[in-house]
Amino acid sequence: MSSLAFIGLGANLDAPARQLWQALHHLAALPQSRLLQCSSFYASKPMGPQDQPDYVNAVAVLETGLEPLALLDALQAIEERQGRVRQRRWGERTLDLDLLLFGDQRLDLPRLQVPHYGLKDRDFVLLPLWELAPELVLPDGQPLAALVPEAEALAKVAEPL
Ligand code: ROI
Repeated sequence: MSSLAFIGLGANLDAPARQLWQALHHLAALPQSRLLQCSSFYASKPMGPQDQPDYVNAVAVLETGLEPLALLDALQAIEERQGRVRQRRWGERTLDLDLLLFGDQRLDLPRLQVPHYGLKDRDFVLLPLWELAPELVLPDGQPLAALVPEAEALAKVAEPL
């Protein structure tokens, strides 16, 4: 049985847009999985310390037969492969891959919380997610459209697919 997994991508070091492109290639090559779509790439101001470069963010949707923890392992392996550097808490990084949603599952495991704990508070997650799935209803029954900020849209930096 396969599930739809939404994955948040973020980077602000070492040519961030290129990091996202590379990550998409790695996601497309995952076993038992098909990369269905990726949002535009969005430029966003850092959440956390402000003395770090702006981020490039996107959301991808993967159809996968992997279990959530196997997918998490695969995402962490991609982060490692791209030489993930994390210098300080909430600081700059070469690549972040967050498992945002896994079908309509709710998971609260030591290693994995789904939906992602920051999903509802982060414009740089909500906007690209909304671009991909404007009709999405979160596992708690809340429509995504009710959460998306109307006023301050993020600037798109590239069309990835
Ligand atoms: N800020 C932005 N704008 N985008 C991110 O992807 C991002 N990722 C993070 C923290 C440090 C919280 N800030 C971010 O992990």
